[in-house]
Amino acid sequence: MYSADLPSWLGIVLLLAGSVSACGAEPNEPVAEQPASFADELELRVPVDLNPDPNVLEINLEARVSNVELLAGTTTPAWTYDGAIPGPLLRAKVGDRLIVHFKNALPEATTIHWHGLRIPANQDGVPGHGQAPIEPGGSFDYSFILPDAGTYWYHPHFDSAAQVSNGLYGPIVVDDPAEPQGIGDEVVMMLSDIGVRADGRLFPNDAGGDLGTLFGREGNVLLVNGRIAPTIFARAGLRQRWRVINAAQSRYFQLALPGTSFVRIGGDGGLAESAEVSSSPVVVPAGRADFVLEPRPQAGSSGPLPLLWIPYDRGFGTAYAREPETVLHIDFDGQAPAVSPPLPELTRDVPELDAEHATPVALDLTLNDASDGSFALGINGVPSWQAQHLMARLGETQLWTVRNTIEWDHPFHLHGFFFQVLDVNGVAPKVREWHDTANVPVNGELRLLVKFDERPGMWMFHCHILDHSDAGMMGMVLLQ
Ligand SMILES: [Cu+2]
Repeated sequence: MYSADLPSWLGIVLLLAGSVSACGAEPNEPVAEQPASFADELELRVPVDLNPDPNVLEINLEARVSNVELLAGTTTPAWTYDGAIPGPLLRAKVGDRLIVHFKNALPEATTIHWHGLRIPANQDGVPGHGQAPIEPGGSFDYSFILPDAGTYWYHPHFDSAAQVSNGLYGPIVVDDPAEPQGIGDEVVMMLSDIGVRADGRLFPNDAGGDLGTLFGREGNVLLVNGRIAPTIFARAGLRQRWRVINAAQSRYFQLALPGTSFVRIGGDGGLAESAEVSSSPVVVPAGRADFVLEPRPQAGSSGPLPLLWIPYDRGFGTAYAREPETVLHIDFDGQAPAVSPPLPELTRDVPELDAEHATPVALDLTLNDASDGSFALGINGVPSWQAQHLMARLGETQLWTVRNTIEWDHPFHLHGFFFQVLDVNGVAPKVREWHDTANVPVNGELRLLVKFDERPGMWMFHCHILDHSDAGMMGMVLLQ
């Protein structure tokens, strides 16, 4: 059910949903639709399914350097899945099997991590634990069941900051066939940024040296599904559903759409227990958000409506002297605003984990001085390459207190398992939902609850500012 603090319009819509039929249109009135070219500029590639079984998605996927056109008239030698940014949209039903025959045609080793999916450890793409690095010219077959509906993504877990920022990432949507129709006209939106010079060449991955690593590198160009400021062609007032994925190596996407509220219906692990309304939601690196919204032209303006990136202060002057940037445009078809049918009731039971009997685990995110005068990031004062792994028992619930001792926010990610946020700086979230990534603010504290299920193995956790994880802010938990 929805919480009581929704704005009045949504409250009315939801009340109507319970008492009258689903559509407010007169019998002879055509149902309003989005223009035919609705999300064409954001279209994602779909891979060829090699398997006739409707319950199996089986594909070939190749990582390779390919020339793409990001800035008009220039050529960028990007790192790509199947030749373009982002990689193809992998879409299947909950319970389906995904089989990926992966080939590495990059000049460097790589792996694929299936971010957010609760799959076996040997499919998780962590080199040295689940699998060996896939060397140039090598291949690997991934095969696993998709256990949970929601929005996920895939990316390398080898030299991650460089490989992801060079363009290696792709979206995954796992559909729940039982989900009600009519949530909104869907757009899968993979947000990112890339560091590209005016002539199309990429900036070096080590630009800015140690300081660049410490800040976390952000690209100078925003991308939506690999394109710069594309346009959605919309009928005003008609509800859209945006499945947003933040694939940037460091950038937090704080979004705003003038005059429009975002109703957040879910996040990392599918639908939340209830909806939450925000005017400027933040999607942290690697996080996902499922929004519904009903954009309309701004009063007195006939031009397209810009979706804005709003500078977000993730510490140490990261928002200083920065201006909002346009992520995409929404252009309206000029017809009178449509009245959207009521939002269907989206019930999701997210059972509360038992905090009282959970095993406490303390993790401090730290900046460590190395003996040679340089620095390393770490957890509990130790960089990942020197760290002892944590332990967990099958079926155990643990309460992790993740304390940030540094002047930068860190988006904390646990592989392979969903967790619940108990509180951030002592404040409990309004809505219970499943996460695999959550923010630990500057000098703040995140407490999370995780129940380890029956999938033994070595599981990774790390900051998802990929410069930080590569610099040592990473650890492992052995589940047995
Ligand atoms: Cu970090």
